[in-house]
Amino acid sequence: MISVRAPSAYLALVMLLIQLASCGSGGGGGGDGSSSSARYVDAVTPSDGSGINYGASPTFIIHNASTARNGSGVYEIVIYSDGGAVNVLASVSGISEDDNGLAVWTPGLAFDESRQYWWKWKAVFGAGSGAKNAESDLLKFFVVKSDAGQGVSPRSGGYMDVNSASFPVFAVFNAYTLPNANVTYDMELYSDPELTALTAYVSGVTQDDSEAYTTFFPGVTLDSGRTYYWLARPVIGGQPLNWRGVYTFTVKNLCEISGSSYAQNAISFTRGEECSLIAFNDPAQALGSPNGSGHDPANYRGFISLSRGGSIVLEMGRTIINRPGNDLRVWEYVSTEELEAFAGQSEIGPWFSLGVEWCGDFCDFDLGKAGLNYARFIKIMDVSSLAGGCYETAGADIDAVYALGAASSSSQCEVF
Ligand SMILES: [Ca+2]
Ligand SMILES: [Ca+2]
Repeated sequence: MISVRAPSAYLALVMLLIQLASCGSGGGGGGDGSSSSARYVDAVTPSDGSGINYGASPTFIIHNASTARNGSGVYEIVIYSDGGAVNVLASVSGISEDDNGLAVWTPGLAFDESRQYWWKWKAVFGAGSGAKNAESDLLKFFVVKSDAGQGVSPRSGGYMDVNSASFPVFAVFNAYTLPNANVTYDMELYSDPELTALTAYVSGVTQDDSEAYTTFFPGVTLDSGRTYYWLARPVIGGQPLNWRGVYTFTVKNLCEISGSSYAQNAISFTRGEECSLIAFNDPAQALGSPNGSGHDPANYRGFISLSRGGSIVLEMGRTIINRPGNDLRVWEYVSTEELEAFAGQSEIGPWFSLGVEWCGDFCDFDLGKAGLNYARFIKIMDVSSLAGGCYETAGADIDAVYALGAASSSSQCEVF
């Protein structure tokens, strides 16, 4: 048996990485050097098509499990920013294997989020009958978004509508949205904070590229009044990233929740048309009572500019109910803009349109127009003409959202 000179914790980590890598698309071989590279190298990390967390400083590992047959390799590793292998981000040469056949390199690079990179290895193996050369194909890896796999709905500390508890829906932010990434998700749901009572487990859910998030349907009925705990993780190219969470929520009659009549939580913000000049990007400015102020971009305060086609999702403090006439007021600042309001019972809808209004100081909407009795979540979308241009306050400028009719009794949150 070969001797071990690496510290055991480090070695255990490396061996774990190797095991993870070898479960996936494996080795580093194929193409030009297909048979020869596969002969020498059994596994690489990151494996071809796998993902890494944004902000991580990845270690590149090459494993030659058959040193006795192959000889020990001396490696060159190159990382590219393009699939044509032209632009070199970093490279190293002269990396020798340790006693376990592992060549290890941590370049200390900061990779951008939500994009892919490429790398390859080349090596000279000191086999008995003279040096042998081998090299890998170009291997790719994905750097996920900073919020990849994080829980969207139910939000942590939030609620699930008791009327949805017989068919609960969960959602996480997508890990990566460009083509060629093989992304799925796993999710676990527990009924205790110690995560011992597993209520549901869903795995292998394919990313939904039509939205910014992917939904899960665990197929269990949840109990009214009970608090649950959930986690999720992205799996990229067959390699799981770490679990995100734990997120906690309570199944509740939404009309029993007390709080402000104004929007209380900013759930998500989706930019529409790209416009780098927009100076008011903070979704929290749409929370609480109206406080927009200022006369020009130098001293404007208290709102978010949605961008043309952009949208924001807000959770009300108290659930809004339908009553005769209008039920919802949107406060808008700067100038009159055209916007569409939607209402729903969760962070991800489904969304019911309350119509389009030209909105000056404020504009009002009626839940009855969508046939809704109540709503806790409001989505506001800018629907102004894309011909309007790009400037500091492009798109509707949302200052506040107010419930004209706020729930006062649990019986008001009935579906029909
Ligand atoms: Ca109404
Ligand atoms: Ca405001």
